[in-house]
Amino acid sequence: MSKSDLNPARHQPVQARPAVARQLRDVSVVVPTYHEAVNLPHLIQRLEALRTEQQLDLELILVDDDSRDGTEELVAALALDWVQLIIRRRHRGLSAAVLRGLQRARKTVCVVMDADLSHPPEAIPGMLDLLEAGQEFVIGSRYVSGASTDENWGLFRWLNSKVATLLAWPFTRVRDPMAGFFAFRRAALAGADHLNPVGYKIGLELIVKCGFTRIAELPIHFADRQLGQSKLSLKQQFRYIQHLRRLLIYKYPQQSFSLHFLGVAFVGLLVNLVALTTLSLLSVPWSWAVAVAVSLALGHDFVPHRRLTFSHAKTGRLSRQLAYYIMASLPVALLNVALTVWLLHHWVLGPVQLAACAGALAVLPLHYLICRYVVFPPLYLHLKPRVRMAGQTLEPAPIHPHSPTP
Ligand SMILES: Nc1nc2c(ncn2[C@@H]2O[C@H](COP(=O)(O)OP(=O)(O)O)[C@@H](O)[C@H]2O)c(=O)[nH]1
Ligand SMILES: [Mg+2]
Repeated sequence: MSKSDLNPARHQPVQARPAVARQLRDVSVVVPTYHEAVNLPHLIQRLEALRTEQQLDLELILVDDDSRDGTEELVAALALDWVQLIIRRRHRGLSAAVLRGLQRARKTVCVVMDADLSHPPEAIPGMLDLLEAGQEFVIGSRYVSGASTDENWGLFRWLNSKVATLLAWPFTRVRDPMAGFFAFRRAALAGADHLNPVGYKIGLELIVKCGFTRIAELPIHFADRQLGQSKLSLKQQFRYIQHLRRLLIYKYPQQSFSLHFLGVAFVGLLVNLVALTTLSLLSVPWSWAVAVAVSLALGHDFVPHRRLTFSHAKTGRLSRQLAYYIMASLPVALLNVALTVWLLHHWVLGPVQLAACAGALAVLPLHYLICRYVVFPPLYLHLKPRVRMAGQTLEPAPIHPHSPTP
């Protein structure tokens, strides 16, 4: 790749601005890095140009997860007083790295961006202008009018980005909530509620947990990375689902109980139907078949309810919860079996599976109430702080790149 490819002029979706009389001039740019030594000289060069041309008091905080690719030596050799490098040797992961950088930031505005030059540093003055005009959070966006992405985005990556954006819809209506390029006032972090760094989408986490409502999207040209490799893996995509689940619980705690409960109950019903069908094929008497199928379904539901639906209770005593679950589920099971068998005898036309569905549906509200208030009561409900930006440095739980979050 030639040096001209890295020239700011080639990445000009955003007009180069004159150094206007802007109040907001001091900026901490936080850049997480993992094997990006090859990109850093270009990034630093473009940020340096911005500092001079726009008269910005800009500090760069690189947070590297022990890449050992020459990043440390490069920063030491440059010896620039506005560039600092944090090397994290024990705790890894992109979001955790960004939070570590934000904890170190000292300027009024924080900007987060990738090291790979996908995000044009030249957009930063425009972001500052929008913050100054009263916006709380500014996204360097790929999907608003005037924005563009490099042509060679494969269908998979495009689709992936669109689906991920759609899934964030319950939390924010911005066009590019997945963006890794954004700016906000550092003071907003003081009100951030238990930031929990899971996966790649720290911007979305900040929007939800800081409760940003005035969000602007500045169109950028999102350039494809020219040097080095993307670290976005399939595992990260799964982690995104996990992240969304946590945000759902955070933002809609009541509804999320019901949604999770319904999801688990649906899988339980499938267990019920498979067992019932198999047993009836084996000519087991109906009442026995129904009793066994219902017991299997309710038995199946315990673990996912404990781990997912009522995950606040998963630190509670397992033996106690299981004993309560068995005792409390007994009347539910009896009611379900009685109803299903009654339907089978009086509802001559319907297949056995239909009766089983009706029986399961009828006892669902009772089972929900019992699980929620008897087996996994709100008494367990406590939110464990992961990273509190308002407080002093608290290390987040260890996260390793591309490995499941603990
Ligand atoms: N510190 C740190 N940075 C990471 C990690 N994974 C990715 N990054 C950085 O996060 C930014 C975004 O990652 P990238 O691979 O470009 O993802 P993509 O833009 O979605 O393809 C880049 O600057 C990476 O170097 C990680 O585990 N730790
Ligand atoms: Mg990137």
